[in-house]
Amino acid sequence: MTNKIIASHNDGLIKTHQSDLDFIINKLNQKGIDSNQVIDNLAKFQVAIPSWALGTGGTRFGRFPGGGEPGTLEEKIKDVGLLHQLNASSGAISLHIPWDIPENANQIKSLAEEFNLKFDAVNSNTFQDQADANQSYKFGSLCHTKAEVRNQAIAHNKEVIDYGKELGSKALTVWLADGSTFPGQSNFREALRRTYNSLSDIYSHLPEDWKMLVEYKPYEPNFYSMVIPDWGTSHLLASKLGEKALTLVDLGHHLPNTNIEQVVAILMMQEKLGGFHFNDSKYGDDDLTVGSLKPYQLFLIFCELVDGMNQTANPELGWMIDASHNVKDPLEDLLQSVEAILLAYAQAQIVDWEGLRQAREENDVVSAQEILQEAFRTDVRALVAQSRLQQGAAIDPVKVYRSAETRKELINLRGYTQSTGL
Ligand code: PSV
Ligand code: MN
Repeated sequence: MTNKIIASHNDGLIKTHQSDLDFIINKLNQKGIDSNQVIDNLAKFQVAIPSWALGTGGTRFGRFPGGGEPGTLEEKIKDVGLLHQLNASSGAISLHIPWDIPENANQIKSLAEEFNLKFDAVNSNTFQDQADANQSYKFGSLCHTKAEVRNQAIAHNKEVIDYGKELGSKALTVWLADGSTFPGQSNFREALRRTYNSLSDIYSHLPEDWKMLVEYKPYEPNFYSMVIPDWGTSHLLASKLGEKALTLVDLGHHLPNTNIEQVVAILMMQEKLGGFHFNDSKYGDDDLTVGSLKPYQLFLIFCELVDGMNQTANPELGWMIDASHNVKDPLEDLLQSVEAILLAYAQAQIVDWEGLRQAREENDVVSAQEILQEAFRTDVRALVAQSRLQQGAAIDPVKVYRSAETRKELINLRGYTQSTGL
């Protein structure tokens, strides 16, 4: 995609955009809110793209690739580079090992630099067996009863850290599909103890300025128990492991109706929230487009994040999308997800925080609700578009992507490929 294409697209939309922007700036001005501050914060907000979201997946019953999917790490970087060029908010890629092992780290690093991309957290994978593996994860990895299997999984995680170090990553994300399928199969206490010991071995390999992000998830299809089923267990492990270990919240990793915003608030109060995997879901870990089903919940989560970032000493957070695409063009979907995240972030920033504090103090429930809904019902799309425009990106990224026939171009270039990564 050339910058010229983006610029001429912007020219076509600038008039409507400007009048939308004037309207919202005026509205916020009347409330004493500085729109420029919101726009600046939006510009700084970068959401990492996981390498596995660039291709189709996400179904237990087969994949339906639409073509032009990236087949190599270089192509994955190029795809994220394209997203970043369009929205100026996807400035990092998160790699999944063993699929994204850099053969020449320096070359990969300079390619990423060309696209202005950083390397976000590296992700290990011990939830499936690789062809050349000596030990099997059929009965778990870091929790396994046999030391040989645990050691293989520990060594893999250490190797992932080493790859990440070469590229400039600063975090390891650990997600475990360890658990049991039937009652009686596993000793809950021992499985957790072994997992802690394995994690602590991996932790000892972390460089000084790295973090270990521990994900949790309540179930997998066919599971009776997970070793790290919830945020409490993740928090317990992270607390015991040390300062560099933190809990990672993946929006899809909760039972339906869990109050995720409250989880966020408590973890931040404890200074133990490490990062976020954004997606949306109806029933389980659906990995759907962020904000496509529950935008109000996303907004409430962002309210806690914004408030927590202002009011607690929680360490800086890592932001990432964790999605899977089956019926959409993955790149279009990622553009939609980033947009939804930025909208929720913008809305959370325009909440009347002082008014809310007072309403809470007075137990004025109606006012508290009004204040939150006032922000949620404000159309902040022009602020998000303006932050893109100011950085030379597109007013409407999906529109440019489509009008430039980007997918067709990728298919011409790569053929009917299917990406790797999960
Ligand atoms: C599986 O649920 C999963 O999507 C986790 O959320 C991890 O973040 C990801 O795979 C990659 O390991
Ligand atoms: Mn995740």
